[in-house]
Amino acid sequence: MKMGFRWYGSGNDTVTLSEIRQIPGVSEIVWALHYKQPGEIWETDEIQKVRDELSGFGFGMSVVESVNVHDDIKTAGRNRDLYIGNYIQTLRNLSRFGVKVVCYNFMPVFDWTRTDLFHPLPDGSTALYYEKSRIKRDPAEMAEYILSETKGYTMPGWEPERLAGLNGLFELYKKTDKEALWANLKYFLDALMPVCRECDIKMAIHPDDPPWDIFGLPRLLVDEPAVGRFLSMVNDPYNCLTLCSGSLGADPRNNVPDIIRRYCGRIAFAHIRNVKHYPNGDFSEVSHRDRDGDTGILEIIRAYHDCGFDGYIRPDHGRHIWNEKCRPGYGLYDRALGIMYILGAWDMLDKLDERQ
Ligand code: CS2
Ligand code: MN
Repeated sequence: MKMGFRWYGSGNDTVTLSEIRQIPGVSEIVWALHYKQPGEIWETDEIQKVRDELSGFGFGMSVVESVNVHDDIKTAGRNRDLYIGNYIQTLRNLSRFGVKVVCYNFMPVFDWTRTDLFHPLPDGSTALYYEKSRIKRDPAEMAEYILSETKGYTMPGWEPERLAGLNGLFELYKKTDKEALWANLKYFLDALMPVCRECDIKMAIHPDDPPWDIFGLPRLLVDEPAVGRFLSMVNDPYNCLTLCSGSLGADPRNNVPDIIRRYCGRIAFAHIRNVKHYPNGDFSEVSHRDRDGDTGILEIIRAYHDCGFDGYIRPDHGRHIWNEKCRPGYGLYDRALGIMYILGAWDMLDKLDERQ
């Protein structure tokens, strides 16, 4: 297992590389060119700049999160082949710098969706929160809320330029039902796989968050059968998963440790996040400690350990603690605590193995 930390880039993140270097066990920065719009090519000189910066701190850059997919690819729009060509060129450029995993998602219109980004928890910290009844309301109202809370930060999947045309986006997805979306995903991956093999880059899809349809938009990667369908639809070792425990775990019916044991060989990247469910369907993100939530964090870590997981892993969203001012879900402190919890459990499992 190789531990990573998601970082949004100089001038675009409240956390610095020198701070990240002081968290024990982190060898990789999970990065992206956050100023790029979906569909644009990532040029080699731009990637090189990041490489120089990261290598100055001894960090690897093996995992990109995300290279976002243009809506024309998701909806089989007029320019989909052009944007697939651009995506392929980006993969080729990334491979020159040793990138091994590209995380992406295939969610229509919105990336992860929450109704409250700073929901107070009983201990005085705040965290991302999903209130089911508020989702039935106007999507524009929600987009406006998220953009206002994240002002000054770019949020992948929440590009203000894209969301400015929200009605147009909803219009675009009207003709794309769930089956059409599956077909468009297959078309995209079929085109990419030969290049992935050549470049030795795994495409690792991030599950839909939350894992159910919202605002009438279809969502694909929502449960175990969907994950199975996805992997057999394009049955290629380069067609992989970003297994996000918090995204799938938002649905209490999903048994995340079981999903990991079943598909471990196809998991290229692991996100560890804990959520707590409420009986009315609301959920809250919580600390990484197992007993603070319902996701089964220790069983998840044990599943990866038992499978001999040697891919990349990172803590996912953290709470906002100790008055930290940061991008929602992506502060330094709680994610660093998460890393220590994951590594503590992992190291103990190693020790127990030594005894046998
Ligand atoms: C999120 C997403 O769960 C997560 O990790 O913060 O924004 C995620 O990065 C994207 O869905 C991946 O494309
Ligand atoms: Mn995630």
